[in-house]
Amino acid sequence: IEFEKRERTLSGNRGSISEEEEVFVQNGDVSSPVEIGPRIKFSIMLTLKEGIASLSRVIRVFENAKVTLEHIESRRSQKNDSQLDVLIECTGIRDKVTSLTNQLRQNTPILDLNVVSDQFPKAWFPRHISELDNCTHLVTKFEPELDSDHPGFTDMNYRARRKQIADIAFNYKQKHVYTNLKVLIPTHACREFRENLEILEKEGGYSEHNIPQLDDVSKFLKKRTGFQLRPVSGLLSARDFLASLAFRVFQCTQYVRHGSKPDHSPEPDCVHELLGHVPMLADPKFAKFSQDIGIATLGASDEDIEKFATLYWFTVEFGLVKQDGGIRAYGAGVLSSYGELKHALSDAPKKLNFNPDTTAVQVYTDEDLQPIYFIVESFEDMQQKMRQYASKIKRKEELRYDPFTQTLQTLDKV
Ligand code: HBI
Ligand code: NLE
Ligand code: FE
Repeated sequence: IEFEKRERTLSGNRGSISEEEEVFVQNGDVSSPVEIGPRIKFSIMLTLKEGIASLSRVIRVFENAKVTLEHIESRRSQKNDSQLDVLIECTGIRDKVTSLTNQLRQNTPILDLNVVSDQFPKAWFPRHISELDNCTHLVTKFEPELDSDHPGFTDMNYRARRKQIADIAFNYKQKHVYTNLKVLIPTHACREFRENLEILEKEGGYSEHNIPQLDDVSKFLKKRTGFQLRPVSGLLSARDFLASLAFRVFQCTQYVRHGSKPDHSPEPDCVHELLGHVPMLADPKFAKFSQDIGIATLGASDEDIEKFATLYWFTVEFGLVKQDGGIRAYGAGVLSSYGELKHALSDAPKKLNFNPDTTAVQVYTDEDLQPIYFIVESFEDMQQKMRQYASKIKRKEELRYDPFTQTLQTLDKV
């Protein structure tokens, strides 16, 4: 091991260490490893509790684990003058990394061990409300410009209109859907929906003659539950869509469904957002439920995201609830489609009791009327079951939303 002093700046994900530092460089390989498996480059940052002499014990652990040291440097600890921060760059078999770090923790006098490697990517997720600007990955499915199965694909007028978001077209379609839905709401919609729709008609500019502006509805919601609406041009990835909910932001499409099929649309449109989601998001308990799902998805694995998206689908989108001795709809996808609303409460589809473990893996269709719905006992029961489910998902960090700064804060696990 050669020992030299040099000026060096480390940047990027290792943080910056600039200043004059002591640098050790190892030349040649000590013991050529004969292990099989992919070798990866990684760095370990640790703090030595005792003096530099204890570094030799650390290095021995690397040698025993057949991990090759590429570069070592140290500096006085930022936190405690009597300790040393050490950065070790090395290469080794990927599967050995965990046992290496366990041994370091157990057998050497160190604190604060962190492994940095491109091979162990941490899922990025937004941590401030402004970072939702990065959550804009559109799913091309259902885009009338790109999906040849879209009912409006060959309809150039429709496509142009959809681009311009023509108010006149909006009003016409809205009226038809609005009047058809209004007939069913008293007998088919849950209490929270009915009460909030009434308030929206009094104070929120809702009527069969008027489609309120997104911004006005957003201000209305913000006063009631802190939820705000954000325009989005189409279907987002489930991960990005659900992440917004963590910040009480609801991504709203702007265009309206094709006029040839007003009773049901497979994709979200402004009718669905305004008449399906907004009245439920105006309910404080439901708003909290929606945000909780959002927070639970942050940084989750792809498999867990899929499960949460399915749970979201069978609750927020297509949920039914026991109320007043009958079954009522609270899911936005049911409430915004007079075709689906009649179908959901008829005897045609299968109805199962909501249970997060089984509901999360239920296959569903996003193309047509649902063949299966899940019924919750009550909103309290649904919320409690979801909380229990989310708490079983392993997470690296606990998160808490601070509404004052609109930031997600990490609660350290001790
Ligand atoms: N994107 N804009 C938008 N609106 C949705 O309702 C929506 C989405 N992306 C994904 C999605 N819904 C579903 O996967 C939910 O189950 C999460
Ligand atoms: N089926 C709903 C409607 O027609 O309004 C839209 C569902 C969006 C997921
Ligand atoms: Fe929706």
